[in-house]
Amino acid sequence: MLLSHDFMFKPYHLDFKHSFFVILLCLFFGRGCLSTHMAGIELAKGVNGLEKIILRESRGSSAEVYLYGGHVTSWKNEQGEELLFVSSKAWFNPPKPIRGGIPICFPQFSNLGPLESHGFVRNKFWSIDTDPPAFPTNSTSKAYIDLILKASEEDMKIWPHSYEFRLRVALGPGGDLMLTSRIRNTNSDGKPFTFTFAYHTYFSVSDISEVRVEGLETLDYLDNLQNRKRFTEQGDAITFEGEVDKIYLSTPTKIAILDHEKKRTLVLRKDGLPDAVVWNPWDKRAKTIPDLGDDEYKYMLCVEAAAIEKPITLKPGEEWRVRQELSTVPSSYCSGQLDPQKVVLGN
Ligand code: TA6
Repeated sequence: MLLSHDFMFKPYHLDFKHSFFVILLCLFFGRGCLSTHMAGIELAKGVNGLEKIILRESRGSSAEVYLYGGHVTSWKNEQGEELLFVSSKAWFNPPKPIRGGIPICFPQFSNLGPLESHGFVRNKFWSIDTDPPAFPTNSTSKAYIDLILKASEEDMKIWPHSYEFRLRVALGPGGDLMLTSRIRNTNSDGKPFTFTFAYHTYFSVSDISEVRVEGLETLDYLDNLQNRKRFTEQGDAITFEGEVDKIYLSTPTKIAILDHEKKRTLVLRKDGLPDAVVWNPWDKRAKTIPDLGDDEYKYMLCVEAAAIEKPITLKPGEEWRVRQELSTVPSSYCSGQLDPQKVVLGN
């Protein structure tokens, strides 16, 4: 019989289908199985007993995703170094959102609409998708998990639309972290819906004053600190000396975050997400954020792949699909010489 101790606890190298099947068994047969170890994927208890999925790649990189929020809270490289920032004061206490990692903003970015800030899916319990559609672009990923969120009656009171939000979180063979979102309008009343969206990624940096962002120079942006007035970025790469909260428009598909102290460049590649938000609260504003340590702004930088300026409209039956891929390379190139292909290939 499949549900034997041998099957459940031996460190078999399971392919994803088998791993997934084991997870299903775990879900069906109780919480005692939740910490079962398997090659590539593990279902475990996180902070405050919230369920999380741990993805591991054979060379040592890993990622963690909470079912609460469909929220990635950890992404580590082969050396076990954490690449995402999570606040030491993060609540992990539903219905409050988790401060750090990769919150998903949907169906509203920030306060650009009537809903709560950044929408509500980051405050919902997602499920493991038992019937994920084919994801051809991620077929090389060994470790991945598919999550799904559907509109509840409660959601429909605040946003009267039926949707299916499918999220795949995948760890590539080189430790790259890929998030693919598929949002479908499942309204049966024939009505379209409109939304804005962001992967609100908090990167971990060694010192914000020493960080440089390349790929956004000379672009237009809306400044959230000045009533979203439109400006054009001047000069070379972006550096940080105070609070920043900008929505860059029509951005390239690749953005690099150079961390001098770590001698590491974080590369964000995106597909279908034209905008990019850059946020750091700096000291004064950080003190007003209860779930962020006073000095923690120094160690975080949000660079967020987004669709904000031109909201997305989906008719019933239509699906919107977007993707974000994060990777790292050693910092060995200079400002103004950003060649994303070289950055990604590391040569
Ligand atoms: O993405 C930047 C931003 O919208 C900022 O304006 C800032 O408020 C931040 O997100 C955090 O929002 P939150 O609702 O998570 O506190």
